[in-house]
Amino acid sequence: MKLYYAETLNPRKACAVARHLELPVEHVHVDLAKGEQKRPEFLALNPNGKVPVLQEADGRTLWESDAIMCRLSQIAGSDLWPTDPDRQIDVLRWLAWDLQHFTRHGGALYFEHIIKPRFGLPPDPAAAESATGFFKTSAAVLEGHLAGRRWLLGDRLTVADFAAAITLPYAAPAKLPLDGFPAIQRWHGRLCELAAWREPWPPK
Ligand SMILES: N[C@@H](CCC(=O)N[C@@H](CS)C(=O)NCC(=O)O)C(=O)O
Repeated sequence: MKLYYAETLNPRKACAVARHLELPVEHVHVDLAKGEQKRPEFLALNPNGKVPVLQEADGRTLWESDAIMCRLSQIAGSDLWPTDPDRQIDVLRWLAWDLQHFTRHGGALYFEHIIKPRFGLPPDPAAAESATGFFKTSAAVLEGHLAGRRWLLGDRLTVADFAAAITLPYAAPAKLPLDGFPAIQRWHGRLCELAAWREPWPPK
């Protein structure tokens, strides 16, 4: 099974879950700066021209990092993507919320402060200010939920934690406004206890 990745935000989720589950994944690096994701052979795997992409041994391909995390969990027979209906719906709720709110705005700050400078572009102050405000609004929701809980679903780690926390390793350079959100910081501290979270990338 091949996992096409680059060392950026969304592939990080898939790489972290693959490593956490100790799956026998062959990592294929895609050089985004060279535009390899827009080449016909890659577009045949993912017409969006984006990483990550999972290609299974039978040739099936799957794009979208959240779906890939769930598929990897299925393959490993792991409860990271629960099969119990109530818990599975709760994971789906947090994945949807995260895409629309927390990581949407954290991702915008990551883009303004980390990705744009890599290409010699300055951050857009208005976009950064707007994303900062929306990030704080959704962080307050997450903070309230995490108070008294170990993980998003309570006692058990799930793919929802891997998704919703994905901007947090970049908190300082992305200028994420995390002051005043101690439960979020403690939650990320627990994730940082996992080797796969700290170092999700394959060795070079
Ligand atoms: N919703 C997609 C987003 C994937 C995505 O935006 N990937 C970025 C890297 S983090 C990418 O490949 N960018 C290259 C490009 O857009 O040309 C997912 O979660 O997999």
